[in-house]
Amino acid sequence: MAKNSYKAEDIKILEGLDAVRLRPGMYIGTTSVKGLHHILWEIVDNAVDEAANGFADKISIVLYKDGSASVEDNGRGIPTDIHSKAGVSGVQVVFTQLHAGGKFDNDNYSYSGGLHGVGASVTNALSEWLKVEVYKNTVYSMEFHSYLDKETGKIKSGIPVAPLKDTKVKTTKKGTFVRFLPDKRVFETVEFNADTIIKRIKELAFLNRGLEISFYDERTNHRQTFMYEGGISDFIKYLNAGKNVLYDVPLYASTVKDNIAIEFAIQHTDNYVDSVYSYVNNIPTAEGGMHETGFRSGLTRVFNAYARDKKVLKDNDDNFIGDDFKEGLTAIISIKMQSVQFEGQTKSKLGNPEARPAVESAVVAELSELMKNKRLYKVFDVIIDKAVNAAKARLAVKKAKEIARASKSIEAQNLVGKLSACSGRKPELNELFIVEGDSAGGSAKQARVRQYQAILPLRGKILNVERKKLEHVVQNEEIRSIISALGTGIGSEFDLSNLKYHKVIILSDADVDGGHIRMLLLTFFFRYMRDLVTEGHVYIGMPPLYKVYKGNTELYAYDDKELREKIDKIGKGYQIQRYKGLGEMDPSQLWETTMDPEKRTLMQVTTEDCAEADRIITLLMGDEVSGRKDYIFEYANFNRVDSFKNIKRS
Ligand code: 1YM
Repeated sequence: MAKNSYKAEDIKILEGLDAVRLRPGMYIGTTSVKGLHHILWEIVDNAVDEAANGFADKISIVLYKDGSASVEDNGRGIPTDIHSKAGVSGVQVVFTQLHAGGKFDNDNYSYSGGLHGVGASVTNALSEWLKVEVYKNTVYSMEFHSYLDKETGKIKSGIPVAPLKDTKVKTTKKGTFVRFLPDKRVFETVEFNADTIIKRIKELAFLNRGLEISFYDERTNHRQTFMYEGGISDFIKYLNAGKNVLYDVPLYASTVKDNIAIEFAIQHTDNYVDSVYSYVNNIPTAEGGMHETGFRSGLTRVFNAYARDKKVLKDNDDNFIGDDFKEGLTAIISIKMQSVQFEGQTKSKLGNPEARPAVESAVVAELSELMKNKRLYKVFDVIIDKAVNAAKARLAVKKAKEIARASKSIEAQNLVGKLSACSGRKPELNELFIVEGDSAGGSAKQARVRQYQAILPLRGKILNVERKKLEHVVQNEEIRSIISALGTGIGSEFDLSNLKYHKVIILSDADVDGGHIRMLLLTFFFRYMRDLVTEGHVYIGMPPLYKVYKGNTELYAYDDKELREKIDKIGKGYQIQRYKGLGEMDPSQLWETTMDPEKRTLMQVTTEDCAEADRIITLLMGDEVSGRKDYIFEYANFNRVDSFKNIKRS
C-alpha cells in the first residue's frame, strides 16, 4: 500500500475517537457512574481475555488518589510491532481504532469480552490521558492525551503524544500496564466506587478458575485479592453458604463443543426455588437465552435417563418435566464463544441459536460420565428423590386447581338450604356454628342470637378428605354445604377476604364420635382452607359433660376434676346430670353453656408449625393404618380436644 494511504487511515481513526467524545452514550450506554466503570471494564476485559486464553494468571487493579485507575496483567503484552495495514504499532491501533479488539486476524484472540465490544479505544477517547506500558524484555511505553483544539474550539481526544517507544529499560516482567484518568468533562462523576469494582472482580475470579485478581485503593489504603482454585464450583459454594445443601461437593464439568467452551457447576439445597446464573464470555446473561435453555433441557434429559436406569421411573411412568428438577437447584453455566449476539430488554439474553444444542449435548455427555462414578450415586439419587417430590407436589397442585374450579360452581349453585344464616352483615362479628346432628342443630337454631350467629347442622359424619380422591371431596354434600356457607372457595382459589364468618365454631358431642367429626372437619379445613386455621378463625365449642344442681342453682362441669369442684361448691343434697350429647340439652341450656359469648369456653385451633401439623394429620387421617395406630395408642384421644397438637384456650 502507498504511504499516503496510511495517512488517510490515520485521519479516519481520529475521527472515530471524536465520534465517541461526541456521543459517549452510544458507546458506553451512559455517562453516569455506570459508564465511568464501563471504561475501566474495557481495559480489565482485555486482561481477562489474555488470561482466559491461557497467557496470563495475574491481574491487578489500582485506584489512585489523583482519580486515575490502572490495570496490569502478566500476559504476552499488546503487540508492539508495526501493524501492516495501519502502519503504526499494535498498541496504537488498540487504543485509537474503534472495534480494534481481535482485529489482528488472529485466531488465538478468540473471546472478545467487552459488553459492547468497542474495546480499549473508547477508554482512551473518554480520558484526559492514558498511559500504556508493555513488558517484553524491555519496557515499551506510549501516552495519549486529549486537548482543546484552538482552531475549532473542540476537544480532540486520545491523541498519541509520540509513537510507541522502546525505552530500552530492561525488565523481567511480562504483560501490559494501562493507566488512565477519566475525563471530568464527560462523566457525571469521576469517582470510582470500590464496592462496585470489588463485586465484579470477585465474580470474574470465580468465572476464571485460578486467575488471581488483586485490588488496591490508594484513596483508602484498602487491599484485597481474589483467587478461586475451584472456579464456578467455589462460586456455587459461596451462593449456597447458609443454605442446607443436599450434597457437599458441587457437580462440575468443563468441555469444548462446536468451538464453544462450556463450563457448569450445580448443587442442590433443600430450598424450593432455583438459582441459575448464566454467563457468556464472563458477561452475566440475566435474561438467560440459548445457553440456559440448552442447559436446562440437558439436565432434564440426563436426569430422566438416570431415573429410568435406576427404575425410579417404571416403564409406564411419564418422564419428569424440567420444573421437577428446578427445586433447590443452584447452578452456574458459563460459556465462551465468538460472535456473540445479545438480545432482550436489557441486552442480557444470548441469541446465538448454535449455543443451545452445544450446551445441551455437553451437559448430557458430561453428567452421563459423572453418573458412572459409583461415589456419585448418592448425589444423583438425592437429585432424583427431590424431583420425585416436586412431581408429586406438581400433580397435587393440578388437582387442587380442578377442585377449586369445582368449588366455584358449588358457590354458584345455592346449596345452603340447611344453613340458618344470620341477619348481620359484618363478617368480623359473625359466627358460624357447625353442629353435629339435626336435633342439636334444632336446639342451636332456637337458642342463637339471630343477629350474628348462624347454624349449619351436619347430618352425619363428613367425608375423610385425607383418604378420598380429591375430586370426590367436592361431591360430598356436607362438605359442599360448608364451602358454600363460608364463601371463601377452596384450595388454590381460597380467598380469606370473602369469609362470611370470622368465627367458625365446631360443635360436636364430647364422645368418641364427636371427637371423630371434629378431626374430620379440621382435616378438611387444614387441607383445603389452611389460612382459615392459620389465621385463627377455627374454634371448637366445649359443651359441658355434667350439670350439678340443687334447687334453683345449676352448675356445669367440663371434666371430672371440675365436677368434684362444683360438687364441693354446691354442698350436700345435689343431683348430677351427665350429658351424653348436645341433643340432650334444651335450647336455653345450650345457649348458656356453649353458645353465649359471655359464658362459653371456646378452643381456638392454631397450627404454629404447619409442617408438623401436616405430618400429624397425614398420620392420623391418612391411608397408612399402622402409623396411625401407633400414634393413637401413644398420644391421641379424640375425646380430648387437646390431642390436636396446637389447640389454645380462648
Ligand atoms: C491491562 C490491559 O490489554 N492485555 C493484553 C491485550 C492484548 C494482548 C495481550 C494480545 C493479544 C493477542 C496477541 C491476540 C490485545 N491484543 C490486541 C490486538 N491488558 C491488556 N494482552 N498478543 C497480545 O489476541 O492475538 C487487542 S487486546 F488486537 F492487538 F491483538
